[in-house]
Amino acid sequence: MARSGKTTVFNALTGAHAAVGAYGSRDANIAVIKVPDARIDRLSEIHKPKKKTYAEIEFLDIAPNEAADQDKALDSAALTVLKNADALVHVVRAFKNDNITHPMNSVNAVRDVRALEEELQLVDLIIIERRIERLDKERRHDREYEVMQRCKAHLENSAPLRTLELDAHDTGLLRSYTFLSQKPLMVLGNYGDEAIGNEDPAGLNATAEALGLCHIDLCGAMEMEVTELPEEERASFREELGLGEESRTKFIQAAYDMLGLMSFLTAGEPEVRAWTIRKGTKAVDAAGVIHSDIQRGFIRAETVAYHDFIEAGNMHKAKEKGKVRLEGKEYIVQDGDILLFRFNV
Ligand SMILES: Nc1nc2c(ncn2[C@@H]2O[C@H](COP(=O)(O)OP(=O)(O)OP(=O)(O)O)[C@@H](O)[C@H]2O)c(=O)[nH]1
Ligand SMILES: [Mg+2]
Repeated sequence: MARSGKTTVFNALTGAHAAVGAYGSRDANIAVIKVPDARIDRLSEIHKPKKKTYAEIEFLDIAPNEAADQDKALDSAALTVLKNADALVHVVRAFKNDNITHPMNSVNAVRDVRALEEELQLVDLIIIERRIERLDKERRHDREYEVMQRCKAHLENSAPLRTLELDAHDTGLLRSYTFLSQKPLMVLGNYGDEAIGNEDPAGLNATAEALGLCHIDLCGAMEMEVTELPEEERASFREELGLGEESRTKFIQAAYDMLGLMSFLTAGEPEVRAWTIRKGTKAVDAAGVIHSDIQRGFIRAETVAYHDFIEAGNMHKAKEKGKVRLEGKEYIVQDGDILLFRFNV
């Protein structure tokens, strides 16, 4: 939604310095952050690698909506950006400020959450109706047609596609459409400083829960100010203002939970690195995240849990203690596994 503080929150989470407000940039913004990981730091102390690589998250902040009809949050440029995203974050205005007009002329966070959900569903429904029309014309009443009809009925029931149960085959049939209401959606309540210390002042908790959405709150404007301070002053400033846990940490945690993500690690003299995968990923697919050759030629994965490795002190001792396992293709990788892939191409 226009002027909800998207760019402010983008700056707060990424440390970027994009211009905000009425004279702000008219362009979309992009920034990449490293996911802090103490395990990477500790492993680097041990291996002293040439390179240390954290997992990364890319943030895209959509450009201001130039359309006259701004109660539609998404113009066509925004739709293009969202189509390519793995997950969506809805920055919902919950701060009060009479100088900043709301596109619907009043601040009502719960209404806005519902409005965006409806808008995403409508965008999908239009695409689906067109597709059904086309399939009708071609008399192609096949599996795709059937799935499209199910999606249509679901959307007409005011439910997002992310809550429609689909098997792997049907999910595959829909993939190329990149439906927006199918993407994981996080509600991010953007509060003013007057809200600090209050319990759920805008009622977003209950709404997010009712809609089955992941939800966090922060004070965008103040958080942005904090990122502009020198590093050593930030903690005491946060404490003074009662800002609580670092917003970036809070956000990353929520995003990983929402997407069901975790990290496995690789560690050696050339590089210590964290790799992001979905929970439940098999060893052979984890290998593919590193390189398709390693996946194709997979033999086995030498596996040690991070804590076992640290407790043992080094690989040699970990092996002596029997903590290093040889796992096959089907092994389900665990968060913090240190993996060394044996492969043959
Ligand atoms: N009081 C207060 N003001 C805020 C907060 N977040 C943003 N603002 C102000 O709201 C105005 C709009 O903020 P932006 O971050 O540019 O909002 P946006 O959603 O990116 O706006 P568009 O890109 O134009 O849609 C700016 O003047 C900000 O200073 C907040 O948490 N509290
Ligand atoms: Mg903006």
